[in-house]
Amino acid sequence: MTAALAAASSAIASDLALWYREPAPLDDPRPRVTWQTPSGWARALPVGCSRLGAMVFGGVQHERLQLNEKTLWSGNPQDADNPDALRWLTEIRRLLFEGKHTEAQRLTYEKLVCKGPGSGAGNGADVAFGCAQTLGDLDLEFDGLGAPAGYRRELDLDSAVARVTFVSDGVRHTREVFASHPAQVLVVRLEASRNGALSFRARLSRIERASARSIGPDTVAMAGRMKGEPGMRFAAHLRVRAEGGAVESRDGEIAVSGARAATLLLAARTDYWGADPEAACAADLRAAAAKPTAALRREHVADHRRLFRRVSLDLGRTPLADLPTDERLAATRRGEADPGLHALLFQYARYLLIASSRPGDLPAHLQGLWVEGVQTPWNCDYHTNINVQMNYWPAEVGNLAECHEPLATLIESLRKPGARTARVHYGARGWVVHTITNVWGYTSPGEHPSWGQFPAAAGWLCRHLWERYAFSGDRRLLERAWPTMRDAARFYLDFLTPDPRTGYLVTAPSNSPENSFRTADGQVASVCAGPAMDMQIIGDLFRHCLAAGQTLKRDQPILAEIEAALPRLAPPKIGRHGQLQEWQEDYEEPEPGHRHMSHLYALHPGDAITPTGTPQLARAARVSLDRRLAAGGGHTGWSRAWVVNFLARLGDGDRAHEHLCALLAKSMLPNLFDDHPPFQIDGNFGAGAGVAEMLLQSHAGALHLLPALPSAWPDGKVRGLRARGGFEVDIAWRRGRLFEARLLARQSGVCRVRSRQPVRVLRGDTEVETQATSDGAVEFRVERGSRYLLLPNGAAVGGRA
Ligand code: FUC
Repeated sequence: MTAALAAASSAIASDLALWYREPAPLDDPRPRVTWQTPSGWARALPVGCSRLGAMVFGGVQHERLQLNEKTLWSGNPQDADNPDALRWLTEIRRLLFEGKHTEAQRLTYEKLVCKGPGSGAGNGADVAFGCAQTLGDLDLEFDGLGAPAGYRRELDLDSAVARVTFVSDGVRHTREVFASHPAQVLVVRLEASRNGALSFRARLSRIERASARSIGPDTVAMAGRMKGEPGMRFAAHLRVRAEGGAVESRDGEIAVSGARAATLLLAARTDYWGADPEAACAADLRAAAAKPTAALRREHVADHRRLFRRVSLDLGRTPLADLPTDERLAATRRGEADPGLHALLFQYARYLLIASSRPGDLPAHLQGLWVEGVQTPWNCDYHTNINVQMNYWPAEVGNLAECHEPLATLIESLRKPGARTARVHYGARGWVVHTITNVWGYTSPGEHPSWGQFPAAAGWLCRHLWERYAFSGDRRLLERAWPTMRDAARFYLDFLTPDPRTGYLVTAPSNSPENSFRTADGQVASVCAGPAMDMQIIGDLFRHCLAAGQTLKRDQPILAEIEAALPRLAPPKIGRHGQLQEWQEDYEEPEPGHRHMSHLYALHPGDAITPTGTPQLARAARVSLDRRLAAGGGHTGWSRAWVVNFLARLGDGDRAHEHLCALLAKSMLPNLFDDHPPFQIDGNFGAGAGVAEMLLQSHAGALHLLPALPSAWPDGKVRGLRARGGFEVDIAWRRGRLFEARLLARQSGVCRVRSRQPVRVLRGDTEVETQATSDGAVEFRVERGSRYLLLPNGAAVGGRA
């Protein structure tokens, strides 16, 4: 490679890196409770292979890796269904329909809650609900290192390696950390440019409930048991292999002296999936230790790139791209344009999903995989009234379908406990989950109905099962999804009740996630009948079930029930401000800037409202959104990320871009973790999805190319996005206009394309016959495995007209 090439490729590499000129400060003392994200941790960099991960601080004399194993939870399975609830259902409904909100709400608060402490108000570490917790720390204390020169700390998204480099006393030190999915271990590689210059001590520890011991000449183990009945067992094993120098393990600590290089292998396991954690760690280490470090690294990088490199995005580059990430964030706060940072944010979302959600594991929770402390915010559980869903918005479009798999498995696992909840709480068939779930199969309502009484969550989750099919066209995925979707529909068929005032079917009691309204007599209430979001979610589910039924041709009786119920669902309403109503009544809103914008579900992630298909409702949705934003909405990270997606769906690229900038400026920690506050990963995933949504949409029956391209990204290209119908899509644009697009059809069928400029279609050198549709798209037949080139009319191949 020539020097110029090397420089060019390192520039490309750094465009896909987060980097800093200083270590993340060690948080001292290490926190037990992390409702406030520790400031050092907010600078540390995440690596992960879904189950196992670390936050790398990058210290010179003292390096700290804060460790996570995703299954590590306190608590235990429980029956939190409340056998008294069902008796009160009819009475509560009657009160609601008579407009007696205060009484209905009081009774719901008293009678319809779960049994026991539920999530412990988001502080469930010591109750059965439990909480995701830190696994502990790996601390490395280095001897004889003076002040560093040329320090650089980075996370390379393209290879999934965290790296620290510096020079001390004329010796160049390079440290790399990666979490290998193929090897299921964390690997730390330490190198010095001079023989004998590497001496350090390595120690495993945890703030509580664990102890470390030496179990071999080069190996230490830490083991413990979480609070719970019987309490989850966990273990971590660390082995050090040094080149040159000596290794000694004593009293739970490993000392290396006078080496040139060393490799640390760390395995960690819990008994969540049934295995003995100590034996599993030993097996992991044995297998990993049989391979040279270079082979482990090669395998890891290849495995990561197989997923990561499916998509590339270029939104243009300014000199800001040469600055460290925290300085780029500061420039964004000053209002300086940095399109490269938007591309980085998009790719970071994809990186984080790969690192926190692989098949065979639990899905990404409120912080993905990375949690510090023992009482983590909201237990770092699975919130199902927006948060866990948002985590998976970039999965399909971002060409990471396999990363969606853990969510599908979690949803399917709720069918059994959720059937008990459906029966006990509502006397209904099917299954249901409310606002929260955990690794123990929790499906009961939360302990406070103002947020915990959200029975539409099961339907919302089922959208993810449907999307997996919609994007891939893979019938096997639909077959697998069907029983879960069908039984969720079964629940709603039983739970829906006619509103005596209108005759329409509504959910009751429910709430519009976490929002409240002012009743006619001036009370503030949240419990209601038929919030818009519930009706939209159930409409979605019913339509998907009918479409699935047509394809799979089974369960005719339930399809007939769904067909009969669908037109009876309470329809959307437009209120006195021209807004889409959030509730059946056009209530006053005590908090008009509320972070949840639930009634816009049909605009995104749903598809029942589109500017071309339902222009009147789309206008009303825009009014609702504007009213929320005018009152300060979008203030939490995920809320702002949702706004980006809404505006993209409304075709408003410039405003979507404005909110993307605001998200970066107001809601990002130095390590680009989304700050609710505290850190909550949904905003990262929602932002990634938002960027994709600005470039490509496919929810309205056509591939829509550049539906919301902002003027701030005049030139660019994206490669490898996926679209519904089984397509992979590349798009290039210049001066704000489509330059060319390329499609790969993974399924045979009809392709419909919408774009601002009319397009012609080529397959190889041959012009493909297209037809204009009545709504302004073009339509043509595609064959599985074939590639198509789309050019604006009047443009020739290569862009010369
Ligand atoms: C929902 C949101 C909160 C927070 C929590 C984890 O309840 O309303 O803002 O994101 O989930």
